[in-house]
Parts: sequence; structure tokens; C-alpha cells
Amino acid sequence: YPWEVIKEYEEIIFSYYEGVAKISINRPHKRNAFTPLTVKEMSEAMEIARQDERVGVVILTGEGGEAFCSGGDQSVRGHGGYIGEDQVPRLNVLDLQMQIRRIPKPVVAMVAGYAIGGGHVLHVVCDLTIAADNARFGQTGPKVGSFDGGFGASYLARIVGQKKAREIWFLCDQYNAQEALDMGLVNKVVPLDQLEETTLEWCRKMLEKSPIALRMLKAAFNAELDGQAGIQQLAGDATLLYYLSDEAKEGKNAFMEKRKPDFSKFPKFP
Ligand code: 1HA
Repeated sequence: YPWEVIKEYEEIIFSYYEGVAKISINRPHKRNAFTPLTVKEMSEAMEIARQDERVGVVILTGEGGEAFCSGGDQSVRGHGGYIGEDQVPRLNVLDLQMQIRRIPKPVVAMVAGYAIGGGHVLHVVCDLTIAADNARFGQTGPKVGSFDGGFGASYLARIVGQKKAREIWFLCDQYNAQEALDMGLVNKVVPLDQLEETTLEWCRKMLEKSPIALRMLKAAFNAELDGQAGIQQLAGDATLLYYLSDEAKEGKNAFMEKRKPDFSKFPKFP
């Protein structure tokens, strides 16, 4: 597919094709483990994809076909987080998880090979996951001295159930694509050579749908688990819709024209 580069980065490839933005981790020699810079670049790309009105769907993936992402790069893990060139320890992937949940467009994880540790959590927080038949899923935290007790635990449990989520975290086993499909952890499994084609087909189906309906549904699906912050997201979307109405415009116009607003003509729906 003729992906066109949106912006050049060091550790990711960020590209565009027919309404879809693709953010791809480009560290295949490390099974696409992320450093603070990888996450900073992904975070900026996600914001650009959010603002770009051409973009209706975002794909998150990794280069090379052997790994989606193997989590935080353990070779730069230091005292208090993952340490970048500025020597500051960071866990900035948690902010990226929030961005994936907050962007009002569907985010699809396209998983070939390993989705492990913090890389597994990234696919978990995506709206949909399409897996290649070589995909392998799992958490490693308790094995390598880490854990993600946020969405990596709570949202995972919402997806696969409490017993299975505890098994995944407590045993640190790996699961193949079919096992992941069976527990509802992924949406579809396809042969590796059909992964991008199928993912784009799913994207195309969503791009044909009403963007506001998709936006409202994403916010609604998020709302329960996200508590007050989830309600804020949903309410923000309600405000967006209200601003499109003549009723809301009457309030603003009256203020600007220094007159009393006249809401009498607007219906009081039962
Ligand atoms: O838990 C969190 C967080 C929690 C809260 C807040 C923020 C968090 C942020 C991050 C994380 C985490 O991600 S913790 C979990 C970290 N990740 C892991 O424990 C996975 C480590 N990797 C593996 O278990 C395996 O490499 C693998 C199952 C993904 C693949 O195995 P395979 O095919 O046998 O390849 P392998 O030989 O192990 O790896 C190829 C190369 O990639 C190796 O380098 P080489 O010996 O060729 O020089 C290997 O060291 C490197 N590599 C793979 N994964 C990582 C890595 N290097 C650094 N960090 C990695 N995660």
C-alpha cells in the first residue's frame, strides 16, 4: 500500500493512507521495545492524528512482522523509570494509553508476533485488535519486576474476566492467537500475509460510518470504567452536539448582542 510519511521520526514510522494514520514502532532488533523517545514520538503522532481531519481511524503496530511491541526497553530501565537522553526516568507510556482511550476515533492494534508486557497493554487499550497467526500475547511484569495495575489490569479484566486476567498476570504465560481469540482478547486472526489487508478492510468499514456515531460510542464504552473522567468525555461530546444546535447558538448570540435570550421557540421534548 502506498503509505505516505506524515512526519519523519527516529524510532517510529508515522504514515497516512486513505483516511488511516499508521503509527508503527520501528525497533525490530529489540522486538519493538519502547524507550522514552519511542513513546514521546508515538504520543506526538497520536496528537497529530487526532487533529488531522483527514484521519478517521488510527492503526497502531510494529515493524518487522516478529513483534508488535515487547514493552519497555529493559536496557534503559533505571531508578524510577525508563531513562532517555536527558537522563530523566519516565513512565510516559501511561499517558500514551490515555491518549489512545481519549482520541475520538477508533484505534486498531495490528499485531504480528509478540505483544508482551507494556506492549501487551498497548494492544489491550486499543479499540480493536487484529492479530496475525504468529501473534503471541502475555504479561511479564511479576517476572521482570514490574506491573501495570491501571488499564493493564482493570481493563484487561473487563475484556477477559477476572479469573483469566489474574492468570495472565500471576503466571506470565504466553498465549497464541487462537487462544487470544477464544478469550475475546482479539477481534480476528488472519494469516500474517493478510494482516495489513484485513486491518485496512476493517478500517474502511469504519470510515464509511458516521464519525459522530463512532465518537459517541467510543466515549460511551469508555464511560463506565473511566468514572468521572469517562462521564466528562461523553459530556464533552454532548456539548459538541449542543453547540451545533440553534438553541445553543441563541444563547451565545443573545450574549454577543447584549439582549435577553429567547429560548421560547425551542421544543421541550418529552
Ligand atoms: O510494566 C511496564 C510498565 C508498568 C507501569 C508503567 C509503565 C510501564 C512501562 C513498561 C512496562 C513493561 O513493559 S515491563 C515488561 C518489559 N518487557 C518484557 O519483559 C519482555 C522482554 N522480552 C521478552 O520476553 C522476549 O524478548 C520476547 C518474548 C518478547 C521475544 O523473545 P525471543 O523471540 O526469544 O527474542 P529475544 O532473543 O528475547 O529478543 C531479541 C532481542 O530483543 C534481544 O536482544 P539481543 O540479545 O539480540 O541483543 C532482546 O534482549 C531484545 N529485547 C526483547 N525485548 C526487549 C529487549 N530488549 C530490551 N527490552 C525488551 N523489552
